Amino acid sequence: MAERFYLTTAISYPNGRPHIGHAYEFIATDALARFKRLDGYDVMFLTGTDEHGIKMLQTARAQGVSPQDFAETNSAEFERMAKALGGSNDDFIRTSEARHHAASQAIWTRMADAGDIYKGSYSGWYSVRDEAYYGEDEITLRDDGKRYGPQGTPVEWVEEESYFFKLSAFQDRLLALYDDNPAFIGPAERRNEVVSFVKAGLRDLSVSRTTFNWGIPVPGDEKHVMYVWVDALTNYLTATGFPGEGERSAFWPADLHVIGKDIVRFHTVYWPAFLMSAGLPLPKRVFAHGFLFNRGEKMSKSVGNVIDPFALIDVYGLDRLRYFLLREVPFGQDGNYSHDAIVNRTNSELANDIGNLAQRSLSMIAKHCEAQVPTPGAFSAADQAVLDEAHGLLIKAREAVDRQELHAVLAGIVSLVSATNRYFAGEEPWALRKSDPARMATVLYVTAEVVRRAAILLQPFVPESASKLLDILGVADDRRSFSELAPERALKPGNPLPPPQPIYPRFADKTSEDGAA
Ligand code: ME8
Repeated sequence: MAERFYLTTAISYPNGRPHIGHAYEFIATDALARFKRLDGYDVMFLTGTDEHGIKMLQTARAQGVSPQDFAETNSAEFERMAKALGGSNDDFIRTSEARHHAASQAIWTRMADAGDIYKGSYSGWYSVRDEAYYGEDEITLRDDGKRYGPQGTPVEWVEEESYFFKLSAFQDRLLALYDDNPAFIGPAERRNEVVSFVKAGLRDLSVSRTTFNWGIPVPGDEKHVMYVWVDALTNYLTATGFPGEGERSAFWPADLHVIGKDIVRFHTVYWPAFLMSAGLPLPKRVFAHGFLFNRGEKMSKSVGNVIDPFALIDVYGLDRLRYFLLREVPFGQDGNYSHDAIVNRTNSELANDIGNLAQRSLSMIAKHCEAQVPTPGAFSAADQAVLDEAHGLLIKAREAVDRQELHAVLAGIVSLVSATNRYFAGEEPWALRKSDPARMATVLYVTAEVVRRAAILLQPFVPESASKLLDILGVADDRRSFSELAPERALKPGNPLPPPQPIYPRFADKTSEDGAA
């Protein structure tokens, strides 16, 4: 049976429309999920929305709608975004669902039964924007006379009866977790931050609120609703059928939580402590990506300052957007995007490198090889060099994907394609047509085989266009997984090829044509 792989995005607050940061996290996690599926894993990929808490409630009130209706409307936009981005998620969880209430109450009960929850009264700082409690030492008083938390969001003083989780009791167990499992937190900078935070000592965590009721009731004390992060983190368990035993139970523990760098503490301190308390297995890895910023410049005059993911898809097309986001910014670091950066990156690599190689080789095959995969002769050293580079790519890609270095996988593909473009230009198959047609056939075969390999590996990143590329290579639908990268699965000479079509046209600025730029 195939090995299981369970991965998740953070669940977004639907307190507004989805933005590019949400799209970025979703696309990257989708690429990881697709990679693992193509590599033979039984994958479960989860995303969804985080609908409770004071922030959701306040935003809904400000708009004069009920939190239920507000969550419903915006959650639908997140679900629509997942589809528009070509998402391959297996589930979309909403924390307002009944299955999630049941799971959250079940984990609460386990933590309470373990003796890790007690009643007290909380007084301290709270950031609604972060939905986070902060210690006095983390607060700064600014010139405006207001206090701010460590992420720069305003905090308010909160005093109320509250249940507490005995987080302070978990310091040693957490430090042992980080020590014994160096891969638990990635990238390394994030891991170091968490280790220092936990080493400095942990305070017990307030885990319920009484001043509003937009949340999941605390079992046995319905005056309290759970602190939103207790319920939010539990979503990852809910989707596996917890507390029941179902078809998906075996997916727990999760293999990978993909999150942004602002919510590392919740996922690597609170979440493992809750699970330890509840006697449940811990996720294997939490990877925090960086933040994405629009450089503040106009994307283009007619388009305006595009930060809406739907508009970005409209302007650039889905695969250009996916390619750009996954290639441009080393995953884990912060990055910028701008119109010029998207156009330059995709024109140079998708159109000039990959598109060109496919187009040049396949159009020659269509014309001069009876629209069939040509029959190669013995391979020269130059042929073997590009084929070997292509063969080596999967192993490197797997290693990079296990570290979530998606950009490195794409860099490897581009480097192979560039080398093959140089090979193609150096071999001059167009000249060989007269002088040595058998050699021309070999060069065209080698090139088409490299394109096949590149296209198979490109599928997780640019699924739609990679699939078209495989179509024009005559590769059947059931011959596209990574097991087809084995040398004996190479293109079969004599296989018929459909007429080639350009797959990666250059992006042309419409604005320069209509005179608006
Ligand atoms: O934090 N660039 O929800 P959220 C990159 N509900 N990533 C960004 C970003 C940006 N500009 N802005 C936000 C929450 N993100 C909680 C999560 S999980 C149990 C609960 C990322 O809607 C952010 O880091 O504020 C997070 O991973 C995700 O988008 C959802 O953010």
